[in-house]
Amino acid sequence: MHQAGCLVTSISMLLRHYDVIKTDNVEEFNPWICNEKLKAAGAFTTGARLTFEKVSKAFPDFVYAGYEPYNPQRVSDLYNQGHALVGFVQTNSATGHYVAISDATDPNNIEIYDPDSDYTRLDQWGRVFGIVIFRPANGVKPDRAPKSVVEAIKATDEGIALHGWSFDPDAPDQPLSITVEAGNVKKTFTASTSRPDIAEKFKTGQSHGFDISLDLDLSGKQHIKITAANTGWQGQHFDTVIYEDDLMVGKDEKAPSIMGGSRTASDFGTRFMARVDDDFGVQDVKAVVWKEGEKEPADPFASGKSMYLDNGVYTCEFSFRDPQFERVKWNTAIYARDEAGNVSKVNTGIADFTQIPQEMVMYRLYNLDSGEHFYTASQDERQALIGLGWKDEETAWISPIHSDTPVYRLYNLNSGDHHYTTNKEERDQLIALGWKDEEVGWYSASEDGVPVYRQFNPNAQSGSHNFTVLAEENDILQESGWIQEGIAWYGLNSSKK
Ligand SMILES: [Ca+2]
Ligand SMILES: [Ca+2]
Repeated sequence: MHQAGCLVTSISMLLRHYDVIKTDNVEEFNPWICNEKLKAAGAFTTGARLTFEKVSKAFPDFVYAGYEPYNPQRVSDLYNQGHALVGFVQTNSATGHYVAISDATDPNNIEIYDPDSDYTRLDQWGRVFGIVIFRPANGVKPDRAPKSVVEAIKATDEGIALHGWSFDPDAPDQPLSITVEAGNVKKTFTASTSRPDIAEKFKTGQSHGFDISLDLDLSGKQHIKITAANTGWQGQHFDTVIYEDDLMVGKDEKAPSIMGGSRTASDFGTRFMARVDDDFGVQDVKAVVWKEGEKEPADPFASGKSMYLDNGVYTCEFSFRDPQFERVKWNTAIYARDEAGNVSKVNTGIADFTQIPQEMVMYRLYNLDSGEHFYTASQDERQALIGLGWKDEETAWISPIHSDTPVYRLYNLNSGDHHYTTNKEERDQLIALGWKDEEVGWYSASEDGVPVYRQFNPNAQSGSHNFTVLAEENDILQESGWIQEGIAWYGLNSSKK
């Protein structure tokens, strides 16, 4: 009998909650024991339905006092008078269900014990039909759990500092005791600073705040548990855990660990990579370079280049094409710093920038789905796109490593389309329209180089521009309805095979 089951469970909870059965131990008095006592008292009909009146035959100190249609204010009034209440609610499957009302001090927030679900408030049930009312003859009003909030908690050099408030609805003028447990350390204090806001909101006394620093004599990651002590006849059984989590406490004296700090030659220069970890949090990670034979920078965090976190790895790149980069050998290192200022360093060897390449291959890739062509000098980017299913169309042209005519790369976040232009005005217009500025993609050769032609497909949603050094491709696309837009930029003469 599902229906009788949740009703008997609700009643057994309330018998304990209202001290009619003087135990808070569910092993000593559980719904099965309650059910046997009700059965022995003849409280069930032949259809196994519970007759409310007969509950007091089994439990004479728990007097049935009627059934009423649901009204939140009435529920709150009955509760505050000391009545024990069972809510009759509708489940999704349209069968009835019973829940024990655990706290109805506030008619707008009626709290429940639900034998079947995780619901904690009566209004979580879509519909409440009515209320079964019992009057505990012992006159014991329910013991309610403390209300308490930790509003802020943080590590200090000695332990932790915390801020919040706490009171017990059963003794609203009395300051409450708060206990903090961390490792083997246990500290108890009274929450008694003035909190007029809490007094105003909950109609309590003034002294319910706490704003305290605790010396825990611990450092590092600790499991912190904070409990507000219950006031009332249920004692510790209703103590309420108001915070429980792992927290870094004490002073951060350990520098970040740099794992796998390394530097590798990249398409455009040299790339730094490192995993960095710190118990209290990483503040910044920098790649630092200084000329071979010269002194290392005094403040590496001011002069270094920021490394950015990407998929768990801090990374950044120094480029051959960076105009201020000189063609020499460079000492390199990675530095990491935490918020307390502890610093770690790994040396990552000599980066050789003397052998600067003069030209680079521009690769073309084709997306069969969107029809977009994509151009890059980066082997990493090329291989990543091939891995994503793009068709490798190999060498598009050869570009100088640097020139006075940059080709700007732009990305449309909506269509996924790229656009490339040497025209600063066109670039700025697209950025104003919401395109992402991906800065310089490559550089154009001078006008005595190989022209790269641009064509426009008026019918395409994405990939509407094509670029090619092949005059034949330029002509074929025009015959297919593409509009010729002339020369976009120039490749080096070595582009001609
Ligand atoms: Ca209490
Ligand atoms: Ca640290």
